[in-house]
Amino acid sequence: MRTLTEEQRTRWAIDGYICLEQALRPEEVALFNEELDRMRHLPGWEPTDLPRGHYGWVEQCPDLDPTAFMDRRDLLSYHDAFIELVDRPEVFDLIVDIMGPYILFSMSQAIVRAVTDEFPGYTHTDGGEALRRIRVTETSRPLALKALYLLSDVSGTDSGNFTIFPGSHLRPFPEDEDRIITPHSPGAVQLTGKAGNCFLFPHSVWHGPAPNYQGKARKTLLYNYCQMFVRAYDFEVPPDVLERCTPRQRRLLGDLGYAFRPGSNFYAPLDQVDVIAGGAP
Ligand SMILES: O=C(O)CCC(=O)C(=O)O
Repeated sequence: MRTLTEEQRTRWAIDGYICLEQALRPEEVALFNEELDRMRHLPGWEPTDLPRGHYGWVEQCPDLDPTAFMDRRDLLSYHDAFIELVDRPEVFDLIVDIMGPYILFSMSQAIVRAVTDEFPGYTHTDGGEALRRIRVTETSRPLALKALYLLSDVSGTDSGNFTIFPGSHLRPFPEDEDRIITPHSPGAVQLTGKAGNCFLFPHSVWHGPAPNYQGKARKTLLYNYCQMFVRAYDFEVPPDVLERCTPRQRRLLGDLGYAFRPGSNFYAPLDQVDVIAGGAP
């Protein structure tokens, strides 16, 4: 399997993210863009008025304009390309190098950041309230990680940029009611890049979208991975999706090869390392 270069390893340790340029080919970017436009018209999980960041089931996206805001979860059933992306080697090998083999696929999400002057951006850590107070060291594997795929070119600032606070996974970060962290706070880096690029970052780094004032919606895919004991937090995988998966994809989706019982996900199945390396049938 591929491994990080020394430069990527250093950037990961110090900055808390790396950029993989052109991880998706142009025809894949086009396919995923079409799929995002298509799924607006289909039922799925979207933000509703439920509290605590929970998603509700909707019959279609409230706004069918392909450039309007959308935040759809649980993508794998919409197209086999979403399943294939779970362990695409060019990216997945590096995720295994960073996280080790005892991992699960924990969430999938498609976001469209519309042009609007009503959204000021949003800065946070992932994993809810917990992970912003758990800071692993430079040499530790992360508890959870996200792969963010740009499906639109992003240039300039305040273009809905994915924004990151490099190094914030390693230090206490000021947060109190008088000091809300925004995409314009000191230390924020609003990332730019081409459609097809992929950013890898741990859930514990402070990040989020910048406002988008610049005339073009930003489309994105987010694929999350976690250590096995952390558990997936997005979905139960429908049987028809599992049937379309390879053994490695099934394992990543929580199929341990036997029915769940107490103790599952604590110690991994004996063939875990082989399955994740792609070698087990
Ligand atoms: O890319 C985005 O718009 C949101 C990314 C983000 O904040 C997240 O994945 O938690």
